[in-house]
Amino acid sequence: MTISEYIKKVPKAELHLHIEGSFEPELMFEIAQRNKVAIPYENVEAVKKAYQFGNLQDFLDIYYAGANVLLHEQDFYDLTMAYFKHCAEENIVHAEIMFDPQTHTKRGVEFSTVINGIQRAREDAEKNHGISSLLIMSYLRHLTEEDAFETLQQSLPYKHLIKMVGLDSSEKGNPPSKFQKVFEASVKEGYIPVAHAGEEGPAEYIWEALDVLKVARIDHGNNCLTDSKLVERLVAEKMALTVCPLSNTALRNVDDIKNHPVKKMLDLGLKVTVNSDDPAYFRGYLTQNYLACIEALDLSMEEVKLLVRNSFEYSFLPENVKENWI
Ligand code: ES4
Ligand code: ZN
Repeated sequence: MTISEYIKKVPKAELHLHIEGSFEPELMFEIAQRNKVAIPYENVEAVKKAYQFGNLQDFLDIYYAGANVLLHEQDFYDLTMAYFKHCAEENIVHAEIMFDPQTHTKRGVEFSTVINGIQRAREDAEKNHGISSLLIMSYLRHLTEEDAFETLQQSLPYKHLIKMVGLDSSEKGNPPSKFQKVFEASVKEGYIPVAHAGEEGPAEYIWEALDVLKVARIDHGNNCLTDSKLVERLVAEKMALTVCPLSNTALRNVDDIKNHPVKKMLDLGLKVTVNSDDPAYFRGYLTQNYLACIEALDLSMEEVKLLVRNSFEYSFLPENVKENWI
């Protein structure tokens, strides 16, 4: 079996996926029409053309605009179910899915509408496709900590459905330390803390995510490579990084996939996983992300097997379930 055939077929886990970032233009148009919400594009082709980004903020502006059409529980169900259908096609058997409640509650959509739609899709995916999933409630870091506290409060009736809290959106100028108190409060409620750090922001933000937010996993983390002391610590602590290759090139954090650091990160002993981030916007679901790295970086079968193994090992599945996949 070739490495490409192997990665297409093997059971995989995805640990870094924004459900709002899996919103395909076709579904966006369909939901916009049924909800009678105007979108600033003529047709699906025009949306796809708009998906050219100079940086993270360029992308986020379009991502929040797309999410505007999501109003009803069924919309969140359809969005989530569409992602699970991709999982079934690619043999993604476990997904840890981020959702941004504030992207919706800021527009007047109830927290309950968002979570109930997502939850119903999770249950159907488990029942009909055997796909397990966990939810990561992500705070938007361009908003205030007080705002995040409000979201934490709204989540409490649904605590049993949410496993982790995360931190996403505009990284530069919004360091992890801005959210120290709300992360402490979230951990007290039983949530496991993770955070985006070192995607566009400096290595210093990764230190903060570790020391101040006490995260159990780093989302992205690429910029650790500028700080050898930090790399040493991440390796020593077996701290997983959820790396997103096609996201990095789409947002110009890496100029060319041939220069993507994922192989170097493996060589350094970092606990790397491969993920898709926002596949509808960055033109590639999980398998595409693996294939792009395999081809551009000439990854060996052993390296690919290690990446797949890491995706289960550094998931938050219970140990006895993980063992079935490793
Ligand atoms: C995101 Cl790529 C990325 N970075 C930070 N926040 C995000 N939210 C959705 N995608
Ligand atoms: Zn992300």
